[in-house]
Amino acid sequence: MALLPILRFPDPRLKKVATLVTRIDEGTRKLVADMAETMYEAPGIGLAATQVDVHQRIVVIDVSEDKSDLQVFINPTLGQCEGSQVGEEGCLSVPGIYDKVERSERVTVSYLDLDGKQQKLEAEGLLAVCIQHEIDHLNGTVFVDHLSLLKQTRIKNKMAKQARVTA
Ligand code: GNR
Ligand code: NI
Repeated sequence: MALLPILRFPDPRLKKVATLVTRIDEGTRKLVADMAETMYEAPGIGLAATQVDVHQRIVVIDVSEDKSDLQVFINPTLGQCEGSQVGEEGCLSVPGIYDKVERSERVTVSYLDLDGKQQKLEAEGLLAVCIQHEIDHLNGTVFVDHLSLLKQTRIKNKMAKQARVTA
């Protein structure tokens, strides 16, 4: 296993649209294991392959209290979306920034599991938020893109300042 470096906003590679996974092989399983390790170490409740500069439609999520429920979504697509919720979001690619984003309250997600088997899941609450946040990443969207342009500018300035201190 290995920890993978996480791209930081506004890295242009976070805007790439990930491509469908056509073959689930040893490389896919290794990537998923490394993504899970990277997510747990961060720590975070989700990670999209885009964030580790792999532009394939792969997401890992664990919203459990004790980090015992890893969920892997390959080629996830949203079906029915119902209701709305506004929650404070953060992102491992935008460290230190938290803001409110409106999302659907309940979503249906279709995806392949690691065995290549088609699955369908109904999610609500935090898991639904996380699924929407991660599918956004696969489409090149970061939660910051849902905020006002003024906030986006402030966040970019803050990230640039942070990068200078870290460097
Ligand atoms: O760790 C994370 N926490 C979180 C909190 C509220 C809404 C979404 C998230 S996802 C985030 C990890 C991450 O950046 N995934 O892409
Ligand atoms: Ni994120």
